[in-house]
Amino acid sequence: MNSTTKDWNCGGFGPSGDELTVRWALMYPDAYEVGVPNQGVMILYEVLNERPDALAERTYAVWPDLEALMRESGVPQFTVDSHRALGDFDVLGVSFSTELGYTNLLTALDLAGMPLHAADRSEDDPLVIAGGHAAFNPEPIADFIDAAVLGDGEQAVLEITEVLRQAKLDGASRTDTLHRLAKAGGVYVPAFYDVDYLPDGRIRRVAPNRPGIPWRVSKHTVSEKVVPLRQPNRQTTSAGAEGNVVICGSGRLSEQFAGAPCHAPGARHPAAARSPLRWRPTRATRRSSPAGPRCRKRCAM
Ligand code: B12
Repeated sequence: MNSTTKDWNCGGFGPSGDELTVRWALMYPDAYEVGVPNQGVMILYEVLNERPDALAERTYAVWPDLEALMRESGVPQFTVDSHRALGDFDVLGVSFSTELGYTNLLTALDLAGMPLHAADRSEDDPLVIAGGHAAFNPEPIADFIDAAVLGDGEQAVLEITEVLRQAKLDGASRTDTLHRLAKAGGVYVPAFYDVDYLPDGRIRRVAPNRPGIPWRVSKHTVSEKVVPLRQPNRQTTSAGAEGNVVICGSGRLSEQFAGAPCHAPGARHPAAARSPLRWRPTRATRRSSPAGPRCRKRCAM
């Protein structure tokens, strides 16, 4: 449906003949029927394919009967657009709307012939980058992903594409490429952080384990699309909330963490306190989320 198939080498070649196309396989880790209407993947698919030197194709979880046939015939997990194997791409971008998709990612990786653990992947394997609501706290899947993006993906995927293209041009290794992604502070690379746990299983501390890696990983917010809502149930807010709600016109992921109205400016939101990653109000959030007596909690959507 609404398929785009671009030239595999649309990004051209560098001076020494290296190919420079950045190729994304975008996965919604559920059945095609559930995943194809997902707005997040649709948006990222479009913005990536609009870029002349990048391409994006889509892949979904397969039902067990097809999985059995694919294993029997040696057919790897493939994209629905050009039927290419996932292993041919530079990035496997996985959209986790819900934690229910975690195990489907593992099946897809196994079907793709890719190591399940990030630590076991080779230079030739795609980078597995998670995004979406259920990647907001990526620790449960930290061993299986190379990186995670917090928040809205529209600009983040383009920034990542830019870094990957430059990394290709420079012949950067996988680790160097991940370092480049992490050092700007907008991409969480689990391998570059040590996570300490409290006896009850909560996270005590997340600390970078090598130089040049920031302590704080920022959430992405497509700020020009943030609009303050002042009426109950206006638009589609499933919280049915009143007062100042910061709501992102695209992913709306920021809404969960836009609880700043309940707190003094700069205070950490209770939901953020449960996350290994730090929340800080964006300029847009601060502007439209003054602390005030009418504030209510907005963690639940
Ligand atoms: C519409 C919707 C549905 C629809 C459509 C789902 C679909 N196929 O897309 C229906 C009704 C089918 C549905 C079903 C379910 N839903 Co629902 N759904 C929503 C809702 C209201 C909007 C999602 C949406 O379209 N957002 C707009 C798009 C543009 O944003 P997005 O997907 O988040 O993508 C953006 C970013 O997250 C990011 N991003 C996303 N993917 C990636 C990937 C990469 C690599 C990167 C870099 C970035 C990135 O970039 C995108 C653009 O900014 C959200 C709540 C909300 N307000 O967001 C709940 C929500 C996602 N659903 C939720 C749940 C629980 C479910 C169900 C499990 C309910 C159930 N018990 O059956 C099922 C699961 C379905 C499934 N298996 O996937 C929860 C998930 C909570 C969680 N942490 O698990 C949410 C957050 C609501 C809530 N707070 O409870 N849902």
